[in-house]
Amino acid sequence: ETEEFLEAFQKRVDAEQKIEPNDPMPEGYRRTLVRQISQHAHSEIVGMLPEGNWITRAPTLRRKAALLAKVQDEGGHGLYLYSAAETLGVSREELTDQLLTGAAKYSSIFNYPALTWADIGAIGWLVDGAAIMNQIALCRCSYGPYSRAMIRICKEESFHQRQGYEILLTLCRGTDAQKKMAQEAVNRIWWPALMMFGPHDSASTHSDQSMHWKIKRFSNDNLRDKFVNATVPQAEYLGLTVPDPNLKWNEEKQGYDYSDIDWDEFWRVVKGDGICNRDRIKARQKAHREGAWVREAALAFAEKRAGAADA
Ligand code: FAQ
Repeated sequence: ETEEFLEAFQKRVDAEQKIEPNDPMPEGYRRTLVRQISQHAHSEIVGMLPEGNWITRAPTLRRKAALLAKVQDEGGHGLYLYSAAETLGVSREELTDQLLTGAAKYSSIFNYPALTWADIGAIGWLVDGAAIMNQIALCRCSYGPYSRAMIRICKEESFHQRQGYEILLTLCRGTDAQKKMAQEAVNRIWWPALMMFGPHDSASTHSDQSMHWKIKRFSNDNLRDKFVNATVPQAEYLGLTVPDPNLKWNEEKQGYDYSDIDWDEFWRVVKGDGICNRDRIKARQKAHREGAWVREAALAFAEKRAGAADA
């Protein structure tokens, strides 16, 4: 890759022109996108597991219908994102293989269990809320197929966020035991949700280059701060607290100060040693094994069709 080529590419990015699949692009740009988009796709697919577990135990028919729709949306987002990654010259099989062998990362948040019905509310409110904060910025990503995927996905995530918030609102207006259950769910999920934004900026290996290429538009800490500022008033409206004794409004910066994240826990979970990492991979491996007949049938059907067309 010549200096000239890299400069011309950067000029296009700086001029806010979208980069499309057949456009020439630096190999590092392509690799970064495959990494990020595939990790994002895997997160959606693994992200179906904690909530999927509650579909059969939803408290009412209406709650069940909404949760079922949300989990299906996540599956759809995963497939949509795998397609976006495929435009960069990797195959779906390759990416699936990376997930099933544990070679690929996916968001740390999905390695925590959903222990009570209130967790389903807290996941929708906080996890989808964090996802939206990150993904709204990605709607302006320089890579066309990813940015367009994000626009549709964000619309669906905002329904997810509201269904979660409404579950918590209902619990908070209920009995003392229900309100306690809501508070405990927020206590469990708050910190893992803040970890979704990634390592501290000083430890974020990819941020500078990704921001230069306009793949990322804001730093990890910047988006995390925005999330805290938007979410604390929502907790107050619910009558719940966030589990941080150091949370305090800072008038000067017009934002909240908050405690440092437990980075040891973050890296432990990212590296495979969270509460549910092994179970999540096992569940995906089982689903893949059990779906083998569908793939075989689809291939056999495609071959038969091709044969009929030749005859
Ligand atoms: N978990 O240099 P950076 C959803 C890794 S939302 C695990 O800062 P980067 C919706 C990172 O990959 C969740 N690993 O990296 C939903 C890198 O490792 P590598 C998914 C993490 O890429 C809701 C290393 O640490 N959303 O699914 C995490 O510039 C409810 C160094 O980090 C996305 O993926 C983490 N939390 O910034 C579904 C959004 N953080 O590749 C179901 C798109 C960092 O060198 C239910 N992704 N790492 O081996 C992004 O915006 C970025 O990739 C970041 C990380 C911000 C996540």
